[in-house]
Amino acid sequence: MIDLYTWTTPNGRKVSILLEELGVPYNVHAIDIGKDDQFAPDFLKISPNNKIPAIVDQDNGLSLMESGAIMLYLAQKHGRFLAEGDAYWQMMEWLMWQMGGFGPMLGQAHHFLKFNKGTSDYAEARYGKEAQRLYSVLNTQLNGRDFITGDYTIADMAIFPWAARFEWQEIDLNDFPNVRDWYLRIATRPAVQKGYQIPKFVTDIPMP
Ligand SMILES: N[C@@H](CCC(=O)N[C@@H](CS)C(=O)NCC(=O)O)C(=O)O
Repeated sequence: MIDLYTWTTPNGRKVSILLEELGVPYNVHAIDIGKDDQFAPDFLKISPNNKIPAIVDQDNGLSLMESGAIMLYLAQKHGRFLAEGDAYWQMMEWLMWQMGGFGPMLGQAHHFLKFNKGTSDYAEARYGKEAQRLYSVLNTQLNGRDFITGDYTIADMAIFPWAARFEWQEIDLNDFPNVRDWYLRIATRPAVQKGYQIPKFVTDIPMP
């Protein structure tokens, strides 16, 4: 049994979407980062960087932070949603792209374009432009492919919840038709719709 510590954010949703896709039982612990739950001493024992998501696997006592590591662990434990052969490394490449670029840069776009609009023209231009560039890169990768590496893997599940905040990033998905079609393919999956609402309902998945 997995204990999942999470909140209603893209990084948290990556893991709840994967757990729903795997169809394995898990306990949800809501860590309200708006109320500083992430700094509670008990939570810091399993997530010393004071961020969600984190898991504890009750089967072996392992605790993990960092969504990319958690996704790899769960996918390997259950032998699902991992690309095979050469595509395995392509999947890793795009998982790392999400962890090192798509997530952090779009997080900055949310900060300046959505929550602190008008405080810095420079930052708005910088992260707005970077968001456009990242979507363009993703659009190229998805040309001729249903999913990032062909089959549906954890790379898709890691990227999707960040793309689901396209409105905050001032992105029109219709400008990136391969991304839009990929997005709709994922957004309509029942497991994704369920995982998106963990730990609680905030909004339906936005549609382009
Ligand atoms: N690289 C980390 C990033 C996790 C992260 O940034 N989590 C945010 C929510 S999406 C958080 O917990 N923020 C609380 C804080 O910074 O105090 C991962 O992918 O797990």
